[in-house]
Order: sequence, then C-alpha cells, then structure tokens
Amino acid sequence: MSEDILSLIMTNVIQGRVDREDEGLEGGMDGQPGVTELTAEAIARGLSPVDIINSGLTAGMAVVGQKFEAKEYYIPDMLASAEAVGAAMSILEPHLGASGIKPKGKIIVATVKGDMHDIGKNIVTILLRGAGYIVKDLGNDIDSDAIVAAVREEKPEFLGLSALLTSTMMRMGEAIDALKENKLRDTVRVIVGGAPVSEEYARSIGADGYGADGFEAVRVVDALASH
Ligand code: B12
Repeated sequence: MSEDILSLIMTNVIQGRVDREDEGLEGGMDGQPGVTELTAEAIARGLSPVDIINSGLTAGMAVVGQKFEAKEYYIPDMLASAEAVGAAMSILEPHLGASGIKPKGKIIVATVKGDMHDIGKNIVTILLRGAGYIVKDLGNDIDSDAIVAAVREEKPEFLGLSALLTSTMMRMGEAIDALKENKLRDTVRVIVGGAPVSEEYARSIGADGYGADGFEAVRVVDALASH
C-alpha cells in the first residue's frame, strides 16, 4: 500500500502535477490527486518523510532529469516537476524535524551580481532540500559583500554560486576572493554552476566543486560532506 502511494507521488512528479486541478504533462489527469494531496495523504498514513522524499519525490525528479537529458522534456516541463516537488517539500518540512532526521548540513545559494537567471539555482535549491540539506537562498543579483555577510552570519558548510552569463561568471571568483580577504574561505566549501561554467573554470577560480546540473550538485555536495 505504501509503495502504491509512493509510486503515485513519483508518477505525479514526472507529470508535473502540483494538485488535483492540474491535467499533467500528458493531459487528462485533472480530478485525480496531485503531488501535494498525495504527500499529505502519505503523511496522514504514517509514512516516513524520508521515504516520501527518496522513493517519491527524488525518484520522480531523477526520471525528469533523464527525460531532460534525452531532450524528451524541456525547461517548462522540468519547472512544473520542480514546482510540484517544492510544494511537497513545504508540506514535509515541518515533519522532517519531528521525525528526528538531522539535516545533512547548511548551504547558502545565490546567483551572482548582475545576473537575473535563477531557474537553475532554484532547481538546485529544491533538489538539495530534497536531499536533506538546509538551504538558505539569497536570491539573484547578489554582490560579494552580501555573500560574505551571509557566510559570516549563517556559518554554512557550503556555498553554492550560480551564473548564467559569460559577463557575470567572474563574479563567482570575486566572491571567493572576498571570502579570502575576510578570512572566511576556510570555513566554507564553495561549489559553482551555471551554463557557461565548467569543471576547469571552477578549478581556475579556486572553487571546491562544480555541478553541471541539480542532480550533480547533490552528488558533489554529498561527496564533499563525507570528507
Ligand atoms: C530563461 C532565460 C532568461 C530569463 C531568466 C528568467 C529567470 N528567472 O531565470 C530572462 C528572460 C530574464 C533572461 C534574460 C537575459 N538573458 Co537569458 N536565458 C535564459 C535561457 C533561455 C534559459 C536559462 C535557464 O533557465 N535554463 C534552465 C536551467 C534549469 O538551467 P541552468 O540555469 O543552466 O541551471 C542548471 C545548471 O546550469 C546547474 N546550475 C545552475 N546554477 C547552479 C549553481 C550551482 C552551485 C550548481 C552546482 C549547479 C548549478 O544546475 C541547474 C539545474 O539543472 C538561456 C539559454 C540556455 N539554454 O541556457 C538564456 C541565456 C543564459 N541568456 C542569455 C542572455 C544574453 C540574456 C540577456 C543578457 C538578454 C538581454 N539581452 O537582455 C538577459 C540578461 C539578464 C540578466 N542581467 O541576467 C544568454 C547568455 C549568453 C552568455 N554566454 O552570456 C543565453 C545563453 C541565451 C543565448 N543563447 O544567447 N534570460
């Protein structure tokens, strides 16, 4: 029975259905419970939030990621699924503490100064939250001073920086330099991403990690967290 509701959650994430009003990417599903109703039902039935996240939400997003890579899904499809996961996470968040799950760590994320692109960062945020991290999202167009101030105040284990423009990607290096100047660089692992960014570029600016997509972001942070 619990497997049924988890696989229904997974299917509805893949269909990008937040609630029963949504018809789903393939259409014709309106009237049936969506991800939020199913998540609330799963909690009411006593299922563990971890199982809901791992076997329902994250499993669904993994399929979405594969479909995106195979060019079967496009950005709006990915966003619909990400929105469904985000809505479910809001329902689960109060239960995560109650079930005694320790967050894996704290991450601050930001899109750098001059850059308004935040869709990718928002997906990374949702997936990291889904993987058990506390994520503080500073938003987009964030300058190095604000990043330094947030690292000083929040003392996160990780900082995730996003840039989508070749004209703003150097701001990630500037933020890392600003952390050094403020003697905070050794307190935080910095991971970077965004379409123009590469592994090589990440290394050249002194970042600790690079993720090509949201799923890799989680893998990279998990790997750094275990060292
Ligand atoms: C949507 C979009 C916009 C929207 C942004 C809306 C929003 N709220 O984000 C709007 C319309 C506002 C916009 C504006 C502009 N855009 Co624009 N935009 C795009 C577009 C089409 C999609 C970007 C996107 O959302 N992709 C989907 C997400 C899911 O992918 P992603 O961002 O790459 O994120 C993934 C990974 O990169 C990674 N990731 C991202 N961040 C992070 C962070 C970490 C820590 C990690 C580990 C991983 C990670 O994981 C994410 C999830 O899988 C791209 C084209 C493209 N194909 O990339 C152009 C694009 C980025 N834009 C471009 C340009 C030029 C502009 C403008 C300058 C246009 C103009 N003349 O006004 C302005 C700049 C505004 C500004 N100052 O930022 C160019 C950039 C060229 C360049 N090399 O610099 C692109 C490439 C289009 C093009 N081919 O010319 N844009």
